[in-house]
Amino acid sequence: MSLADFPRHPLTFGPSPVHRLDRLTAHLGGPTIWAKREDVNSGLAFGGNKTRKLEYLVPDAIASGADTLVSIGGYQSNHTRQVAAVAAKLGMDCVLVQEKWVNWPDAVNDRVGNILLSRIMGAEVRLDPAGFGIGFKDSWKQAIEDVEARGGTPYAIPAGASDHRLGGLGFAHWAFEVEQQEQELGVFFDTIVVCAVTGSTQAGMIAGCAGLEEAGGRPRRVIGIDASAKIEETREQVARIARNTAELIELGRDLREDEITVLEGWAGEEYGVPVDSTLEAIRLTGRLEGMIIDPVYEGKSMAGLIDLVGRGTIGRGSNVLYAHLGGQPALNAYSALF
Ligand code: 5PA
Repeated sequence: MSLADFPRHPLTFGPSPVHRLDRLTAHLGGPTIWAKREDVNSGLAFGGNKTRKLEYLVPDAIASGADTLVSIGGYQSNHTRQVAAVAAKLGMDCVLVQEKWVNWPDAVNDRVGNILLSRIMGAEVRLDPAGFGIGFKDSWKQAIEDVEARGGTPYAIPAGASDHRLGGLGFAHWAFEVEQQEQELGVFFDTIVVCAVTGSTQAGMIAGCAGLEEAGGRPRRVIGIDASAKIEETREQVARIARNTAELIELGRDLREDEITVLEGWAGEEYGVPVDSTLEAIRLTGRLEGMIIDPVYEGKSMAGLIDLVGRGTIGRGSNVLYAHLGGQPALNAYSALF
């Protein structure tokens, strides 16, 4: 099957906008920086990267006869907020396990931002004290069993929609969308910079870009910036999902090691806790471009981009595409920093 053969349930407005960041480009004094904006990709509760992934999971959920979406994340998970929005849109119920992934003392961390939006959209939100981890949890199994016990039919969506057979397809599709937009804009993005945690965003991009290359396209770099502070796990997860996705879309070859690049250095000590470079990146992007990024994910990937330009790892002649994956609602739980 090629990517086009997989059913996709549209949840986005269409191709997400691509635009130049002129003042950031001038400030950094190197390559031309562009952004592709998943933070404005949908009318469903502010959208984001999960909305794209879910476009490929929803047909499977509907075909399975499910009436309840069940998923998991931290208190300020963007993913669970997007699952809640999609459930509302489809007329399904939604049960969310929200764990204490982040060691962040904000008094309203479990009340504002993403979790507030999920409650507004009618999701059943279950707070759980378990810590950060992207694996399978008892609380999650319990949520699924509870839905079954009350006569519902659950459809289980793992953290970040990543450890799911179809989890990488949304961003494989993204790569093909980029190629279309390149033709319209008359530009080639030789470098893509993307935040990585549960991995299927970058993994999908890698599989999709490999597909473009097989079809005769020029090679490009997809640089992942780890925001989990667990680099080995992130790398392993990105590599595995990229290979699964490549196989699923019948790439016809194995992925090369040099196609899987996840860099560490900007996550700080802990997932969800911003460091100086995160805050500097947030302020710089806001002040120069009016573009808002968050302290958990995009603040860290933007800090990575800034450093890679400074070091010359991304050279002057490059056209860089920064994947803005959303996530701003979590800022409400970090107000003390600003
Ligand atoms: C998230 C993830 P991946 O998990 O696909 O690697 O994407 C990382 C990422 N940017 C990047 C934003 C704004 C994100 O929300 N968020 C998770 C969540 O629960 O919200 C899956 C962790």
